[in-house]
Amino acid sequence: MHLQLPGERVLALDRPAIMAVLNITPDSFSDGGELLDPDAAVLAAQHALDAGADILDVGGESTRPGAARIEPGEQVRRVVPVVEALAERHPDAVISIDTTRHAVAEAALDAGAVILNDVSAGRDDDDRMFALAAERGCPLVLMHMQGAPADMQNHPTYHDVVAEVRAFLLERAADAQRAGVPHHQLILDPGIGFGKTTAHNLQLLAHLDTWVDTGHPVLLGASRKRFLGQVVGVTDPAERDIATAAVSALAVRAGVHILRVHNVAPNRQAADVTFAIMTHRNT
Ligand code: HH2
Repeated sequence: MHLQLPGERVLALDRPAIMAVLNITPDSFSDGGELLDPDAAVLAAQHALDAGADILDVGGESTRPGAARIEPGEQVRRVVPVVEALAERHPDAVISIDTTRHAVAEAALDAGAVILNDVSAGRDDDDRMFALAAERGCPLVLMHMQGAPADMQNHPTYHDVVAEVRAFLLERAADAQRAGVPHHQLILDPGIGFGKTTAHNLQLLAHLDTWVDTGHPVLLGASRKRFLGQVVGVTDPAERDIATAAVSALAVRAGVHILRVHNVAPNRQAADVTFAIMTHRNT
């Protein structure tokens, strides 16, 4: 499996890919305020690439529970200088833009991004993200979220979280396909922590094959999230990298293609060792 990127580039997905988080925000839950300056972001990207990252995910709006919305103009001011600097300094790097707003996505693509990561699965901007992905020939991440960041953790409710998240993502993928985005360019993500209790997150992680079985590329973003802190009793998000690596190993075992993480090195190791073991199953 592979992703077709603009400019005849290709990202192979036949071994697990690591997407490194670069939050250009003052308030992200685990690393807010660290990378507002493009030079700091370029340095962080260098560390991530050295540690084995395949994708750099740049975002200018925190989606942590309770976060306020950031207008597209401010998101553009935050992310475009960083995407430009990354594209210049790391021309081979695969850059994705984490936004739900079409204007931000478009500006980031013009600055050198090649993948769209939309945590609203196209809903925030009336499906215009679908048209943009189709027009520019870029892969699009469709993530599930119940509610919106401002209120999503108030009362997450499902009858069957796995079935409901699956149905939602397949419906959005079908809509995106009707808008012209090919099946293999639509990356599905169950949206760990987005309108879900700890039990919901654990159920989703216990059934990762559900998304892999759709035949779409699958992305998982569990890195440092609150439910991990609840399971292992660790309050500081930056101290949750071991718990995150455990999820990465499980995800690779289940066939997940892309792991979105804050700290690349432990997850690269967890992914590579799990993948190496899996390649020896039939020998
Ligand atoms: N999680 C976050 C942000 N973007 N994108 C995808 N596709 N999947 C995720 O699970 C996901 C995401 C939240 O993490 P982070 O970016 O570190 O925090 P914040 O939203 O506070 O910036």
